[in-house]
Amino acid sequence: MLKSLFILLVLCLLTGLTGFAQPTPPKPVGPLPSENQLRWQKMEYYAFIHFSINTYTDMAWGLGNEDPKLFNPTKLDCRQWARICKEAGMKGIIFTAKHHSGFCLWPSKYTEYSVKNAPWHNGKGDVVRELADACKEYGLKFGVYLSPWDRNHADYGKSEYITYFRNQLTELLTNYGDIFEVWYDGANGGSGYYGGANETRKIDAKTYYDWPNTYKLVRKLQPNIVIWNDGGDRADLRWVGTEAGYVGETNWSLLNATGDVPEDQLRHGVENGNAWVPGEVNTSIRPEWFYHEREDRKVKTLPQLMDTYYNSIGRNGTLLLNFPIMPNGLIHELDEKAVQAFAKATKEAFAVNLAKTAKATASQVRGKSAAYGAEKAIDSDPDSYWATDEATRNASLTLQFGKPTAFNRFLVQEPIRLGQRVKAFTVEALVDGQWKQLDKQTTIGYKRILRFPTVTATQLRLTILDAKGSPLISNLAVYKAPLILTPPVITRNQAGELHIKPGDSESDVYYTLDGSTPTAASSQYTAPVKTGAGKVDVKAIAYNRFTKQSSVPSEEKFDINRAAWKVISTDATSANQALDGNAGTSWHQPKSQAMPADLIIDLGKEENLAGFRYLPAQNWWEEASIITQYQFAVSTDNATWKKVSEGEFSNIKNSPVWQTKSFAPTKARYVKLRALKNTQEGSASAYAEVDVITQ
Ligand code: FUL
Repeated sequence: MLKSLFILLVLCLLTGLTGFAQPTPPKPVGPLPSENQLRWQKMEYYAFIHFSINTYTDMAWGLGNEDPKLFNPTKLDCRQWARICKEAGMKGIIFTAKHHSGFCLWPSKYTEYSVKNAPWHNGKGDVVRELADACKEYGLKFGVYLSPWDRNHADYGKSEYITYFRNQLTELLTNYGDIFEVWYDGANGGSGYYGGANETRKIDAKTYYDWPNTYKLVRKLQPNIVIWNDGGDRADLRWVGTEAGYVGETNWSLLNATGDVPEDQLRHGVENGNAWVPGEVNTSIRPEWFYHEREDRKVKTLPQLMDTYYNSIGRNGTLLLNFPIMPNGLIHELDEKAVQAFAKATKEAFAVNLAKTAKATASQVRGKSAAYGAEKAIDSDPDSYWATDEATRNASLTLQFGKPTAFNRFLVQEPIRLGQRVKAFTVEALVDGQWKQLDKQTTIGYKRILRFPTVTATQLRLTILDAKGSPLISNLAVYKAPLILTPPVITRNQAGELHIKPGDSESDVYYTLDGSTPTAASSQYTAPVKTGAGKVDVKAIAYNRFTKQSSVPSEEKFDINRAAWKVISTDATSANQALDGNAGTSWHQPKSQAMPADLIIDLGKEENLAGFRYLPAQNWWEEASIITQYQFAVSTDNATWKKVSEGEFSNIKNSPVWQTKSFAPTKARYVKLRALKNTQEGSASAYAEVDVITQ
């Protein structure tokens, strides 16, 4: 009798006939993501590929007048690109079908400025087709970058161009299978070839492109697509305001649908924004987007790539990582190695989820129902979640490990289908019976990953301090990631002293000055090292003497010593900040100096010059003005000047990295860098560093 009563009770519990109704599901907290945005967010990591006519002219932006005959890759192999991306764990590839030069990498019916007129495959080639096919073969999604700014097209600036643009878009969105994302870069430097007019054309990016109708066309042709647009109307995805590879720690996937978006909002989103516009972190594996041989030693190191990972995917963003294609049509082997090491390291970091074997409990569970219990945050089902009662705004979830457990990474996810909610949270560890706060943060969103020094604890507690609705957590994970040593940072001051800074406090630094790879048997860095007058190639490693681990080497090649240099065009004391070897300090031209403004340097003696370098002020928050158009002249006597280079620093605003310009070798003692235009239209230009390249 008792036994059958017990069975009945169990059956009642299982079938929910006990009279306790299931709690209602949590109310969504809008705005909510679309199905396309949800699918896109889950991709997390995918590739950008930059390849165009300017790959052959060593430029960041083509001018629009480059001869299509230059485009002649001898080894082009889109399967190599796709294989590398697939092996790296990426989920798709976005390709520069047309960059600002206007050169089309597919044989568009609507222009002659394309692969049709290139020697490659006798004008019968189609890079977009080859890549779309390779993506299919490797199970990758495919996306296209179609630059709205077209420096080649005669009609750019007129309404006819919009028809041209839409015709090209239609070709790309109908002939190459499913397209997961389309990229409309807002960059526009004004000047161009424009069918031979060679002039500057200004457009109003807000109205000229008539985005609403273009978006309609896009969605009709590719209903599953997401649209990226950093100018004009808000679309599905937003730029994060930098190309340096990070989004803000606070990162709402919300924005206001209309109006200008200040940089700060691009970086952090808007807590009470009225549209779901999540951030995509786009960055290149090298300093620039297109291939430049001089950057072969500037491929991002593993620690840099790991930082990028944590600062993008780990902050509720996706990561769009760029490979520049070499003139021969392949990805460089150093880039391949870097991305493989990156894939291996992320795999190792997240190999063992220590939360899987923990016991989860919560301060509160929605309607006390097992359907919303704490364990839903550690089961393997991404669609189930721990939920609290509707009116709750703070609650905590605890993991008990059963034994002291060492960890240094914490991963947490919200079920964003129901909106992004969490505004503030802490993570604590129970160490020797005491709760110790590991971190206090703001937003979570689709995924948040926190890094902290390894801690050994028996419990971990996530406390939601505040939220826009009842907090919901779909996943919690805990890991112990292997230590990766950060390579040292090498600088040389104006006096010619090398300073080598370790990436952490536990490592020693070893270095070489002859280009060889340092080991723990090389010279140990203990104090600044004096260098001679000539060029020097410095390589350094961080070495941990306890674990016997070394970092990858960092390398800096310095040209002639600048000890005898003097800025003579202005107050030398402050202007010397442009020569001090410290990228963190900058000199600003006095406000009174109208454009064009000159920076004249006396090199102390005659040198054989073959180029110069300019690093703009790095402090974006200071709104420093960056030179975009320059002239460079040299002189032997500071009286007669010879102009040796003039042009633009393309894309320097979005990506304020070192700009390198070469010219025919010439002897001179004085150099003059003239700012013709800058990002703040005529205000004082700022210089972090200026250097020369000698023969
Ligand atoms: C920028 C462009 O101007 C660059 O050339 C590059 O394509 C990058 C992804 O976007 O704004």
